[in-house]
Amino acid sequence: MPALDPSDALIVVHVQRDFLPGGALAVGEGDAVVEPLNRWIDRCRAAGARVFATRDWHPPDHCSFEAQGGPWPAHCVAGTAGAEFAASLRLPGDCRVISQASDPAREAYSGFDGTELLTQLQRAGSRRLWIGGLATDYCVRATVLDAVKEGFETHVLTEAIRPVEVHPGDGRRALEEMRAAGAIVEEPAGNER
Ligand code: VGL
Ligand code: ZN
Repeated sequence: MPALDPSDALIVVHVQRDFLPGGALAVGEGDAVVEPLNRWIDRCRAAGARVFATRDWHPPDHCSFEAQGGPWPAHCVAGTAGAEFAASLRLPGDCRVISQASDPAREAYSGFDGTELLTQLQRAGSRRLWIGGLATDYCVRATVLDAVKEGFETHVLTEAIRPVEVHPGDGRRALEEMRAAGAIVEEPAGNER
């Protein structure tokens, strides 16, 4: 594990209550990402590296919701308790929050899609990205693939991600796709995920 410096950035993807156990769109073991992400947040603060947190920030009538014919139950409606970050997640005071998928008519799984994320990373001089959060097979996947496309050295924190797995194996396939695209998949010893 290389030492971090101010040109590193951590991107915490959608660690929001609706994606945690008991939430409207709960990801299995979703809460397991919090502890490793807290350790990464501490490392970033010590190194002067930036921390970004993306959040799903849907209008109540978002097209991805079942009531509108979409695939998902209503979740992460802007301003509701379900859209709040996990209480146990220790985001730093200077964390940059990126809200996404706020247009009722458009889905946006990537944190780069329709947001200021790229501009803010460029302004911060970020070169190397460390990405974890929820969910492996949707918003982590899309954010990682866009980060690679934008030319960042992109690391996926496998211990800090969990999949929705609408179809069994989706999480593993998403990881393979990210790796094939050029992302560096950090594999802690003994972790098959
Ligand atoms: C997500 C499904 C719907 C995600 C967001 O954050 O991966 N998945 N909205
Ligand atoms: Zn969503």
